[in-house]
Amino acid sequence: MIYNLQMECMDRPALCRLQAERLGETLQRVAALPFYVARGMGELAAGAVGRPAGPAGALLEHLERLPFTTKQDLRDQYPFGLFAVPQRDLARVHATSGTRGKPTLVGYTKNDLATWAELCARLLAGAGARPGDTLHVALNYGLFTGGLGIHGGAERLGCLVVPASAGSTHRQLLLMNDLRPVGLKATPSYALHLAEVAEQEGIDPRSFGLRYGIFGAEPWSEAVRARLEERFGFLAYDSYGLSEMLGPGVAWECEHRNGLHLAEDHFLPEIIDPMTGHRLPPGEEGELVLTSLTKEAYPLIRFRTGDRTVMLPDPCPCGRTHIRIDRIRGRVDEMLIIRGVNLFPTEVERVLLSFPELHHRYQVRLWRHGALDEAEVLVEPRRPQETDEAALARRLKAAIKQELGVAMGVRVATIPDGEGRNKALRVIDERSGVS
Ligand code: DLL
Repeated sequence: MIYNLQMECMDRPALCRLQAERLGETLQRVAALPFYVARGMGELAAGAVGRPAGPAGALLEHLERLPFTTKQDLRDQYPFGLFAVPQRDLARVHATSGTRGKPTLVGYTKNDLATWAELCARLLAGAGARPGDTLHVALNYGLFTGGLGIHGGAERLGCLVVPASAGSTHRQLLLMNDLRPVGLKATPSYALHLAEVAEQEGIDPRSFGLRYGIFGAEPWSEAVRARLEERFGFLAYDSYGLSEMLGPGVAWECEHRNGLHLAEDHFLPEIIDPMTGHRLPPGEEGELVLTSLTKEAYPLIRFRTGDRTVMLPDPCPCGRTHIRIDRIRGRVDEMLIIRGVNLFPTEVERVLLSFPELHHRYQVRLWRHGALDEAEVLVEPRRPQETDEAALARRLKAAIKQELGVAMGVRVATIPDGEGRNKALRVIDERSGVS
């Protein structure tokens, strides 16, 4: 089902005109903020860029003249430096956890919340959700954007929402068993945890009768998708978002699951080379950069997401015209270069999960040895008593070497189950002394 046929299937020329108009409005909105004035954006907004018109190429050319905004800028401007409306006009704030000190605070006006609910309704509909469906939301509610964001979208679509949040796994299983939800929204790692606890309690997760599961908030491989589908007996969909751009509801898979449609009437995407900052042509992998087009409280210009992906410009059979991005391959800053081989932790995940005797939980520890990246993977067998740990580690090491072309240490360990966290902690990065 397409939630907003008019916007999601708008023809390209009309979409480009709308984007140009909205970009102009956004630039006017930020032009007076000291952060942007200091970067010369006031002039740009008032000049040609303030009223970009004409073909898409012209719009993108204008955009390329504007400076990037980085996560560091957001932290430096904490709490309200990047807000474009006074505090009394805000309806809500959310925040990211801020593992490196200050959190990032993001804000919403009433209109922003309405936009967000609409985008999350589109996301849910993309995976086949219908008004009247019971949706079990096992994403954390609170400062994290996941729970409340999806909640708003589910209500907008007309679902019965079970705001289960994350944690209290036994109670969640009881609710799923008794309320028979049609859909589950969770992080992939928490959903696997739910399945595991269910199996320990002698419950087959397939017995819940779920039809779809929608996942996101952290990188997950096709191997995890296969495991989830096998455990729950549903179809698993990917959805992408980030607090800086509202939260969930930036891009999502439709029934074809061939990439994620990015809500281009609200966000303008670019892919850049993370080293040079130059824009890359469609089809080349790089860092996703997003400009918000309609946000009132917290507009962002050319925000470097740190997420690596590629744009897929071919039309999708579903009829949506918004461009697709491929599944996020990893974070730019989590890419490893181990003896010349570029690698993301999710690729390691793919190899690990081809071992059925291994748990879905794992951690990749990174550190620097001289100028080189070193990596070790910590894994946990599902049935430790029946496992020859040394033999398992040897086989895994050989498989990683063969499939990924790198030598990585393997250690069998007990890994925390992640309850109480918004996202699984998969990568312990000790390369810059911060993890
Ligand atoms: O994780 C928003 C969200 C909630 C998306 C629920 C989907 C579902 P943040 O906490 O700000 O927001 O984290 C954003 O998470 O920059 C990516 O690195 C990562 N991420 C989000 N979705 C995906 C995904 C929410 N589907 C950061 N695949 C982003 C891979 C993802 N990574």
